[in-house]
Order: sequence, then C-alpha cells, then structure tokens
Amino acid sequence: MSETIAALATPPGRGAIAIVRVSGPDVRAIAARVVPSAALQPHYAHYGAILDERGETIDRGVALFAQAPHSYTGEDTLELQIHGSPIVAREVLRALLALGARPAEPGEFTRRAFMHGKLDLHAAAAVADLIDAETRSAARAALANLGGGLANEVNALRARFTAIVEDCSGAIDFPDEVPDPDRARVQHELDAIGAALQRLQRDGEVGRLVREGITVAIVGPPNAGKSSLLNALLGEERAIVSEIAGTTRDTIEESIAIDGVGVRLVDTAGIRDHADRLEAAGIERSQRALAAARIALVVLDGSAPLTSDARALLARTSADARVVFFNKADLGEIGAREAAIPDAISGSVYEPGTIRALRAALARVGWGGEAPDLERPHLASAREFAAVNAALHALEAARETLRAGEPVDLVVGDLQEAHAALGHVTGDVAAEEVLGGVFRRFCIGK
Ligand SMILES: Nc1nc2c(ncn2[C@@H]2O[C@H](COP(=O)(O)OP(=O)(O)OP(=O)(O)O)[C@@H](O)[C@H]2O)c(=O)[nH]1
Ligand SMILES: [Mg+2]
Repeated sequence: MSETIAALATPPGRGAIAIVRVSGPDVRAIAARVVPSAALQPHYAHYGAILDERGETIDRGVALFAQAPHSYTGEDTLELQIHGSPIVAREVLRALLALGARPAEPGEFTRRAFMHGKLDLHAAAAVADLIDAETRSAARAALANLGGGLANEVNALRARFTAIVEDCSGAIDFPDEVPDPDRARVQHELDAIGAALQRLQRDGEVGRLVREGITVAIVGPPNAGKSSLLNALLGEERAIVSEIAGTTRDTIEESIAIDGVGVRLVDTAGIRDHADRLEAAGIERSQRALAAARIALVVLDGSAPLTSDARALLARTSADARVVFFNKADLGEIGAREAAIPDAISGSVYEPGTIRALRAALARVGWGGEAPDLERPHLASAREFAAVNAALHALEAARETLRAGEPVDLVVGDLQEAHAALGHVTGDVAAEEVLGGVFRRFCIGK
C-alpha cells in the first residue's frame, strides 16, 4: 500500500489563495480530522473551517475531494484551497504531516498518475514541459503531447510488431498446421512501420524546433546593414545604425516569431580583417555567435563590388545552413551579380518585400518552409528519440535478415526488441532510474 503524500501546489510566498494537495490511502481519515464539518462528497466544493491535528482552526477554506480512481493521481485526493498566507499554508501542511501524510517528492503526484495508468510516460513528461514552457508555441506543443495522442500512435505500431511476431510464432510452434507467414507481406509491413517510425522522428525534430526555437546570427562586413536588418525584422529601432563602419561593437539579441517558431536574432559586429583592438574583441564575439547559431544570415553590400572580407565570409559559411542577403539594391546590384549565389536574396532592408522574402528564407532553411503543426503530438526528449532509434535499428536488422533470404521466423527476436524499445516512449517498459529522471525535474506539488 502506498503512503499518503502532501504538498503545497501553489508557489511559496503570499498570494490570493494557496492550494495544498493530499493523495493516498489515508485521505479520508485525514479529511475527517481536517475538514470534519464536510460530509465529503466527491467533486463537490465544501466550504468550512480547516482544523489542525489538535482540532484548532487554522483557516476557513474550500475542500475538494476526489475518490479513487477518478482523480488526477488515481488515488483518493484532497485539495485544500486556503488563504494565500505562507503561515497558514505552513500550518496546514504541518497538520497534514502530523496526521500521517509525508511530504511529496517533486512530481510525485504526476508519477502516481502514471503508475495508476491515468497518463502514459510521454504525456506525464509533457506536464513538466508545459509548466516550463517559455513561449506560447512551446506551451501549445506541450499541450499537444499532454493529450496522449502519441502513445496511441506508438501503441498502434507496437501492435503491428506483435501481430507479425504472433504469425511467426504460430508457424514455429505448430509447423505442420500453421503455414510460414508470407515473406513479401512481412517485408511490406516492416517497410511501412519503418516509414512511420521515421515520420515520428521528423515530427520530433519539428517539435524540438518549436520548443527550443532557433538562433540566427546576422553576420557580415562592417556597414553592410546588419543592424538595419535587425531593426527591420523587429519592426523597431533596437540597434544603433550609422554610416560609420564598426558601429556595432557587441552582440545584440532579440527574438521574433516566424510560423510560431521563436527565432533569436543576434546582431553582430562587422567582420573584417584589419581592425583595431576594441573592434577585434567585437569580431571575436561575432565569430562565436556564428559558431553557436543554427543559421547564418550573411548580409553583404550588394551595391558595391565584393570586398575580400565579403568573399572570405561567403567561403567560410558555404557549408553552413545560411541565408545570403545582398543589401542596398536601391544603390545597385554589382556585388550581388558578381557573386552569383543561387538562392541569395537581393533587396533592401527598407523594402517590406525584402523583409518578407528574408523571413520566408529563414523558414525554408530552418524548418523546410512548412509551418510546423503545433497541435501534433511529437517525441519530446532525448530519451524518446533514443527509444525510436533503437526500434529502427532492430527493425533494420529484421529487414536485413529477410533481404538475405533467411527464414521469416528469424526476425522474431529483432521485432520483439523493437517492440520493447518503443515501450520506453509510453512508459510500458520503464526502469526506476528512467522514471526518476523524468519526474525529478517537476515541481513539488505537481
Ligand atoms: N541605401 C541604403 N542604405 C542602407 C541600406 N541598409 C543600410 N543602409 C545604410 O548603411 C549604413 C550602415 O548600416 P548599419 O545597419 O549600421 O550596418 P551594420 O552592418 O550594422 O554595420 P556595423 O555595425 O558597423 O558592422 C547606414 O548608414 C544605413 O542607413 C539599404 O538597404 N540601402
Ligand atoms: Mg551594426
């Protein structure tokens, strides 16, 4: 029998109300002491005195009781909504502990929900992602995962593995009665499952983008118009712009959203070969920003012949994910034509059409140009990616066996392995240390 746990669910400190939660087998007995005035009825709000273990009133508040299994944790739970005073909250918690509850560990309520099958491990982890979300799109992505749709998808794939294994096992156990499964059909089915697993990975990459956003380093020679471009993308005069080369000395970061994805723009000091000491320190930071960014937005003055600095930067970023922008087209396009870089954008930061084209180019290089579907559940952690990878490896081994002309039933071991690997996503197969890792990052009281 599990222990009864209690915790403050709202942030510590003063507030309008505080919520204390209790979950476990002793909830009814504890409630009879703490809120004796209420004849506890599940899913009703009872207002009344809240007493300590000696029967003294601590506060007046609302008690909500939920009966197992119809509660968040799947156990009997009691939620006390009290006045948001740290003293009152501490007294209520103290009384609950005196009555036999113990303090909850971080995420223990959600962990119990998982243990009682209220949500799968993927959805449980999404609870923490939602609480930790720092952008609206990250919150929406976490909410999509909370819905549990991914577990259904993964379980459907697991069932397909099981079906093949059963077909093969029948033929192994009763070789005279059950015919060998049809090789071509098994092969076809494994191809289809492999494609579905790869799609899971791709969706997961997009989800990661949405959650984490991307960083774009705006780099180029001095005076090319990098800071002007930052301002144009932001729609405000954030960075100082001047006709003096070397205006920006330190990196400047600001965020915008494109297709709902957070894009961190880093304006940098103009990179050139001959610079004084102060400028060189700025250039050093530009180089670091460039190395750390996911996309290089290379800004060049397209109206003048290409300088050696411009050529050096083009050569250096040629293998990177980049967008090349020839600015100042209102003054001419000599440099732009000279460089003849396919996909490069020629225009002016003062032209709204150019800014639209640059946003579209960032979306194309960043996530293939198609707006990510924020409502779609997706793989959300390195642990889940690793599980799908392991399943794909086992699946590939099975396909190899078939391609080599081996008997069909030889794939059973690999398919069982793939089936087990996918169980790590939903939590059907989860070691204690994995669960510990998932729930450790939760708040206490969730
Ligand atoms: N004609 C024209 N001038 C531009 C354009 N974009 C920027 N400029 C001018 O170019 C000069 C340099 O612009 P900045 O945005 O400061 O250039 P930067 O690349 O940030 O320069 P550093 O910070 O010195 O590296 C300013 O005088 C801008 O007004 C453009 O599209 N057309
Ligand atoms: Mg600048």
